Parts: sequence; C-alpha cells; structure tokens
Amino acid sequence: MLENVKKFASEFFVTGNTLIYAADISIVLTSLSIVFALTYFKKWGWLWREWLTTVDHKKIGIMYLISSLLMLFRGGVDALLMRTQLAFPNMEFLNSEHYNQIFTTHGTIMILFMAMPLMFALFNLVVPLQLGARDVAYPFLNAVSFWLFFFGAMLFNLSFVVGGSPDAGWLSYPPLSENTFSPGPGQNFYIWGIQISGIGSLATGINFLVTILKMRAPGMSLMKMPLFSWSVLSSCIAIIFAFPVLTVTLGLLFVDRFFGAHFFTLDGGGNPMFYINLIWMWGHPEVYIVVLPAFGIFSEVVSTFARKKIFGYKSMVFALVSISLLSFFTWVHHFFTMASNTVDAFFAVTTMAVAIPTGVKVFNWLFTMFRGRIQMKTPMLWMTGFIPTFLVGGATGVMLAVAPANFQYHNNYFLIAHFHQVLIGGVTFGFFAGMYYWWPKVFGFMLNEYLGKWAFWLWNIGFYVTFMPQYALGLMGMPRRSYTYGWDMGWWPLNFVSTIGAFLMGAGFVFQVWQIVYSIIHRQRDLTGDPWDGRTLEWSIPSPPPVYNFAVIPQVEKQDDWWYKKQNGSHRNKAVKYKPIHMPKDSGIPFITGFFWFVAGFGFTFEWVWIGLSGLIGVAVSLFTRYLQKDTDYYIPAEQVEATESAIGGARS
Ligand code: HEM
Ligand SMILES: [Cu+2]
Repeated sequence: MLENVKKFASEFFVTGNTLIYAADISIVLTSLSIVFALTYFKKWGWLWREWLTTVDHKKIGIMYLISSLLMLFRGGVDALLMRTQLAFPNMEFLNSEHYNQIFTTHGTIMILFMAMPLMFALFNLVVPLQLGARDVAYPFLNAVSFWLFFFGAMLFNLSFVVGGSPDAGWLSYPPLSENTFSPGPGQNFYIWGIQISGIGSLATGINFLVTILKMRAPGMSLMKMPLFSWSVLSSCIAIIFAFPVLTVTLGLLFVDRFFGAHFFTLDGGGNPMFYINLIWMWGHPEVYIVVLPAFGIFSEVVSTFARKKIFGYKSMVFALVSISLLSFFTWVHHFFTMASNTVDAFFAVTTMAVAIPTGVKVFNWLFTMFRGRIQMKTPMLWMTGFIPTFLVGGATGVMLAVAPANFQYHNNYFLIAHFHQVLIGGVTFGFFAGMYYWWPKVFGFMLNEYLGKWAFWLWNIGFYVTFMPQYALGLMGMPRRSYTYGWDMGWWPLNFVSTIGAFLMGAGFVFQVWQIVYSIIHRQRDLTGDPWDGRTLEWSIPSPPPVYNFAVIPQVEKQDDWWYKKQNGSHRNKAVKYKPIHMPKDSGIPFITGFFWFVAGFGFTFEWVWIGLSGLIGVAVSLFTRYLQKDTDYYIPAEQVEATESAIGGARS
C-alpha cells in the first residue's frame, strides 16, 4: 500500500532539482499566506461578492489585468532562465529536457495567458466606456469568458507542480506532441489549458463584436467611432473565424492521443502537415488579433498627446479591417520549406501585402505627430518607442516573407529576433501604452511618471540589447530552440550581450511593479476624470466610473465627440432628469462553470475519465441552472443615480 502511494506520488508530483523545490515551496507559501490573509481580515465574503461573482465589465477587466501581469512575471522568469543558460557556451544550468519545457511554457504563456488577457483587460476596461454603453452586450457571458480563461491558465500552470510541463514547443507540432513521443500528462495540460481558455476567447470575440455593433451611443455611426473600438472590432472578426479552428485542431490532437486515432500520424493515413496547416490557420490570425488592438491604442494615444485629430481616420479604419482579412491568407509563410514553389509564391505575396496597410498606419501616426504640441507623458513614450521598433520588426518580416531567402532564416535566431520585435515592440509596448493611458480612468489615481520613465527606458534599451544581436546570431546559423552551443561556434559574445539585455528588461518590469505599488501608496487622486484632456467619451465620466458608467447616455455628434464638446463648451452639465437604470445582476455561475471546466480538464489530462466526465456534467448542470434562472436583472432607482452623481460631482468640483 505504502509502496503504491509512494510510486503514485513520485509520478504525480514534479520532482527534480533544487530550483523546482524552491519554486514549489514559494508557491505553497504564497497560497497559504493568501488564504491566511483572507481569513484573518475576514475578506472571503468580500472576495466572493465583489469579484468572483461580478458581471461588471470594469471589475472583470481589472481581474484580467492582474492575471496577465502575474503571467508576464512567470513568462519573464522563464525567459531569464533560458537567457541565463545561453549566456555562456556549454552551460549546465538547465539540461536539454528542462530547456524544452521552458521555451514551450514561455511561448504559450506569453501569447495565450499574457498578451490575450492583457488585451481582454483593455477591451473590458475601455470599449463600453468609449461607446457610451453601460456594459457589454452579454455581461454574464463576459464573466464566463473570464473564468474560462482563468481556470484554463491555472490548469496550464499546474503542470509546473504536478504531472510535468509540456515540451513540444508553443504550437505543439506532431509527431512530437503525439503519444508515442510525448507520453504522459504534460501535453494534455497544454491541450486542455488552451482549449478551455480558447472557448472563453471565442465568446469574448462574439461579445465585443455585438457590443460594438449594437450598443453604441445614439449618433455614434461606425465612421464616428473611436479607433480603439475599431481595432477591437477588427480583432474580434479575426477571433470569430480563427478560434474555432484552434478548438477543432486541439480536439483532433486529443482524439489522436486519447483514442489512438491517426489524424496527424503518418501511419494510419494521417499526416502531421494537416496539423501544421490547421494550427497556423489559427496561429497567424492570432498574432494579428493581438496586434490590431495595439494599433488602436497607439492611435488614441498619439492624437491625445499630440492634441490633434488623428490623421487619415478613414484610411486607418480601412487598414485595420484589411489587415484583419489579410491575416487569413498568409499562414503558409510559417513553413515555406514544406510547400511547393507556386504555393510559396502566393503566400509570399499575400504576406508582403500586409506591409501596405501597416505602412499607411505608420505614416498616419507620424503625420498626426507632425506639428502637434506633443506631451511626452508615459503612454506617449511607449508610443514613440514603438514606431522604430515596429518598423524594423516589420522590415525583417518582409525579409522573412521572401520565400527563397526564408530557407536561410527558417527556424534560426533571425526569426526569434523578428517575432520578439513585433510581439514586444508592437503588442507588449502597445498594451503598456494602453495600461498607462487608461489607468487613471480605471482606478481614479495617477501612476508615478518618474518611475514609469525608468521602466520605459529599461524596457526599450533592454529590448535592443537583447534582440539586435540575435539577428546576427541567426545569420551566423544559430538554430532556435538549442539549449546550448560550443565555444568553437563563435556565438558566445553576441549571446552574452543578449542575456544582459534580457536582464535589463527584467529590471524594467521590476520598475513597473514598483511604480504601481508606489502609486497605490502615495495616491495622487485624479478628480477631473479627464487628466490627459482626452477626446473620446470615456473621459467624459468620473474616474473610476460608477457601476452604470453613464448616468445619462450621451448624444454623439462628431468624431472625438468629447473633445468637440469641450471646445464649444456644450459639455457642461445641463439640468438633467435621471431615469432608473437597467443593470444585470451578479452571478456565481460563471465562476462555478469555470471551476467545473478545470475539473474536466484535469481529469482528462491524467486520463482519469470519471473525473473528466463529472467535470463536464458539472459544466452542463451549472449552465442549465442559469437557463432556469429568471431573476437576472434589476433597476437602479432614479433617486439613487441622482444621489451617486451628486456625491461624485461634489468630490469633483
Ligand atoms: C521579456 C523579454 C523576453 C525575452 C528575454 C524572451 C526570450 C525568449 C527566448 C530565450 C526564447 C527561446 C528561444 C529558443 O530557444 O528558441 C523565446 C521564445 C519565444 N518567445 Fe520570448 N522572450 C521575451 C518576451 C516574449 C513575449 C512578450 C512574447 C509574446 C508576447 C514572447 C513569445 C515567445 C514565443 C512564441 C517563443 C517561441 C517558443 C517556442 O519556440 O516554442 N516572448 N523567448
Ligand atoms: Cu504568420
């Protein structure tokens, strides 16, 4: 008996070197201290009522934000571990197996559990406010999406402690990811963690598409809509067409692994290339899904801080939508080496075509800045840092798109440098710009600018120091995913420089955390609700906004309506008569549904079918309970709206 328990434990828990045990201990200690603090300060009820059951888009946005910053930490630690291993030739800091796991979890976490939720944080925090709406179209579904993301991410991260981490790369190509070569739970964690959060992402895409199409304030025609909302709309269109492909692809891989089917194995009539095509039919749109909203953010930031209307609004809209559509016709550029010449030629051209609308956007941003009265606040700093970074990233992207040349760049450090350049310089800088820009709106206080500037410069300089040497390393032949190299290769100096840069970026992150903590302690309240002299509707209401956002739904006349009204003075409150406001009720079901998905995923990961099935039954029952619920909304009485508004108004004047 005891022997059996021991055997089970040694297979179930991840064991190994001191690093892992130290991490395990810190995870246990952190969890215990959270539980202790919640109990000691009697905060469990508060946690449940205010957060776990909320359907308020603003609170959901905050939960996305916190989760994504935690995941940025985990993904960042992974990155620093890898860079430490590569700092010197023949290092024995990580072994090959461990290195494989780390680049897999780093890539997966950064894209799916850092970039996606940071983007959804901004969708939630900003879009309804920008549109003049009181919530998203489906607030309950929005909460379900969040909890699916959250529990999916938890499940994926659990692989660090039990069962073992996946190690077949961030896109998990077969045959490596099939049972024959990756037995055990690691790969299943990958499948289920992404599957669960991916269903949530699809629902978010639908939710915001409907919100944008149906819930804009009266008078806000599509061509008067702020560009961030436009970018969200184009991102959501791509989500809706791309994510079902991911669901099916992962589903088929699971069927291969669990039932021994042969969709992606050469024996039995399958083919790994089916998977590789499918996963990139999702994967390429996916990278545009995350970059489009960043373009929207830059457009808002640049026109606010240059204090000018965005240059070329219509061409911006056109560019966003055409990038969203083009993104579905480029996927083969990820495996030019596997296709025929004609196919390669087609996909080379479609890929290069993306540079046209992207170039249009860059010129529009520059023209917006031209002769503007630019204020270099932190959001604008990230914006200006982005332009040269993205330009080089875009140019190396076009180099990669040259199919014959790609045979040389394929799967070496040139590629690694290129995609980090667009993922960090474009996506991450963009989301940071958005976070800094809208922070005072969400929380009602300002972030410390001085620490923020340190954070920016460390990130920006660190970025170039890390990734510029990698272009050269790629041309010198260093393959991606190599866990070590010899002295004789001549790759040492550039790798060493690259590692220094990675730690500079790590220091940038530390400054960001410091900045946030410092700003919370030395709270500098913003009572205006409009600290940057903004242009769009979210700046017309108090910060943080009341539950119902807008006491009276605004009537929109122009693009940049709030700015326009401030100019002609018509923004001052006239006597208004408040009406009762219709709001959705909070619900515990989204959290419970997410939890049951977690149980299901956990069960199937370990192939404990009964646990898996009971999880799925739990999901069905909890959603059915919702179906039976009739009491799902309420009205805030007009007197209460009036009382809230005059209380806020009192504080503001
Ligand atoms: C913070 C600075 C970062 C550093 C120092 C860094 C470093 C690295 C390193 C060393 C690798 C492994 C290269 C290899 O051995 O092939 C890697 C892979 C990767 N990184 Fe990053 N990274 C950073 C940020 C990011 C961000 C922000 C994202 C996405 C938003 C990202 C996405 C990826 C992906 C998708 C891979 C490929 C994983 C694979 O090969 O399966 N990284 N990164
Ligand atoms: Cu691509």
